[in-house]
Amino acid sequence: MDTRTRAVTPTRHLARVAVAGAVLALPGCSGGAPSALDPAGTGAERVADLWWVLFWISMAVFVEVMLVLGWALVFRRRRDATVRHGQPLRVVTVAGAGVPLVILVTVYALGLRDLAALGDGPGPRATTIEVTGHKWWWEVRVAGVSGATANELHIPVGEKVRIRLRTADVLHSFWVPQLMPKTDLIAGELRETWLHADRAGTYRGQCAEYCGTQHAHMAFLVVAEPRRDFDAWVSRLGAPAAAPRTDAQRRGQEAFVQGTCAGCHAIRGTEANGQVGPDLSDVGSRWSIGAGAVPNDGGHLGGWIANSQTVKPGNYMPPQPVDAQRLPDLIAYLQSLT
Ligand code: HEC
Ligand SMILES: [Cu+2]
Repeated sequence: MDTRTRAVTPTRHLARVAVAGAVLALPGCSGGAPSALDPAGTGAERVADLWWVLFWISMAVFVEVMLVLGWALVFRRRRDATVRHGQPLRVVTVAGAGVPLVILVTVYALGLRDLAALGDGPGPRATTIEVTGHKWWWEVRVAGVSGATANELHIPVGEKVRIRLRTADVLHSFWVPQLMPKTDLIAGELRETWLHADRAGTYRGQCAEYCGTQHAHMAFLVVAEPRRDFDAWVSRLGAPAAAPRTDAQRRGQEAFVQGTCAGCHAIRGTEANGQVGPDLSDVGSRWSIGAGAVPNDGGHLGGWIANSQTVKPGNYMPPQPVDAQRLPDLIAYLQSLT
């Protein structure tokens, strides 16, 4: 046997390889999908640990059943007067009732312990981020700060951050597999969860409750970064958007503010103050357009503005009457908003 594999506890390694193999075998699921079995924060670590406990218990039960089956097959011919009467009854009581009872009670106790830990939110002075689910994008605000952004939220690494969840329409569910299990967003209710990351990085989140045609394109990113960078992000949220620097950008801003766009979108520091769609004050730096629908580059941005229905069919931005000559200006302006 390879000594390197032995160094990382061979059984766990073997199980990981088996699980990874099974996951890779599912078409379309390979390529760095966020996994709850690759936790990066205390919430998800709880869930992953419990998952492994359940995995090993089911492996043990499987092996036990196979052994008993083998035993029965091998010894069935000898079942006669030599087997004493009380023996099968004892096997049935121990294997069929005693062992399951111990397993169920243990798992129940572990589950209660983890539920209590997950319910133990941050203290009253913790940073609070307010997230509102919309069909099909996420509105993100920081409590006490005026501005908003979409489909991306930042947290300071190593700190528990309170997340307040609301929905503007139907049921959604806030899920960051590597950081925390799901929390449902329920109409008319204020829900709460928290996020904690113990290493810096970018973690993908996803709506986890079917909410209509574009449910799959309702993704977001959680960026865990040092406190200093987080504070800078918060102050950018409270500040006006970047002013246009070139003529094309100036024409783009004018087209945006005077056109239909301003009815639905806000850009801080301009007259555009619509509240129907995402705040676009930092749209140039977003990781995607349409909450994971397409990458954020000039081509896709132009396609989105010309007719977002071809990019994300059914979304709530109707085709816009944009003058073809103004399109490059609009793209230049929106890309400058970082
Ligand atoms: C009737 C309201 C409405 C109007 C008018 C409107 N939009 Fe939108 N827009 C939306 C909605 C809703 C979304 C979110 C769609 C989604 O992701 O599901 C959106 C998304 C966007 C996005 C992607 C933002 C992101 O972070 O994913 C851009 C860029 C955008 N709109 C630009 C424009 C421009 C430019 C105009 C004017 C030509 C405009 N919009 C007019 C409602 C509108
Ligand atoms: Cu959804």
